[in-house]
Amino acid sequence: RKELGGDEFVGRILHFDSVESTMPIAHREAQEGAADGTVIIAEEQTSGKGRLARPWTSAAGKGIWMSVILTPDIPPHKAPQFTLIAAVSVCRAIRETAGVEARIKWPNDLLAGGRKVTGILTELQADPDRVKAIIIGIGINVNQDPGDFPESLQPIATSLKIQSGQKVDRAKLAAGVLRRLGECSRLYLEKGFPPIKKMWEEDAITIGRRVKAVTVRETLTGTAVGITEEGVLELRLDDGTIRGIYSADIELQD
Ligand code: BT5
Repeated sequence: RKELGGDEFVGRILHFDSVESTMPIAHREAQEGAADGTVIIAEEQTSGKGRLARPWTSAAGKGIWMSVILTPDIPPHKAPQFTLIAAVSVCRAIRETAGVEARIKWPNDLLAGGRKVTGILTELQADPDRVKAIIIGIGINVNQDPGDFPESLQPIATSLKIQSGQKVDRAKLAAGVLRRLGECSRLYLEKGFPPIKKMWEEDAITIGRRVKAVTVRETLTGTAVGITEEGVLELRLDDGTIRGIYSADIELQD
């Protein structure tokens, strides 16, 4: 483990060669009082994770696999907004650094060329009324070639190199993501959710589309009409009723 220097947002960067997952390390650091903006980043994850204990493939030296610890003074129900803040930040950094047009698929995927290029996993340490730490896990496929993905992922995953046709500087991209994340968190804390919502809507592909939302309880089909202040997806069902979706996997239907 090496400690690299940082600027005003990035308090400390802990850089590892190989870890099971950056998430438990970030949780431990947060419990021990890590400063806002502390980053855990690894060259390789041997057991990277997605939502609902799904695996996240994290090949050595090919991507950005990191967890960022944030300690905003907000109530726990607002924490999902940080998934959207992270999505906007990564989306814009990817455009600026790699020149790739990524789009956000609610809540936590970035797609490029219709395939998944980034996944975001937001976890919380909180009291009933106050967030102690938000851990934002960000996995970006950067320099994989098609054959670097396991066969099962080949039809659904892509990398920035595949999309842009050239190798992307991972250090530069990671710095861009962290700079954007610092800017967007500050904007959110100063001005609230509206400016983030606007940026998110500019970058999202979900809104206006027919989608199938698979939640842990049910599967709903309808048109995604927008997101609320809390980052909840609003779905207009075929009978015209509007349903708020808090957490789901979304399949775009057209
Ligand atoms: C996610 O989950 O998309 C969240 C991924 C978060 C990864 C970061 S890396 C740093 C930090 N440390 C961790 O251990 N995790 C975080 P979900 O929406 O559940 O998507 C998971 C699904 O994406 C899997 O079931 C696969 O189908 C697919 N998948 C796995 N690895 C992938 C990859 N490298 N690229 C594209 N798709 C992938």
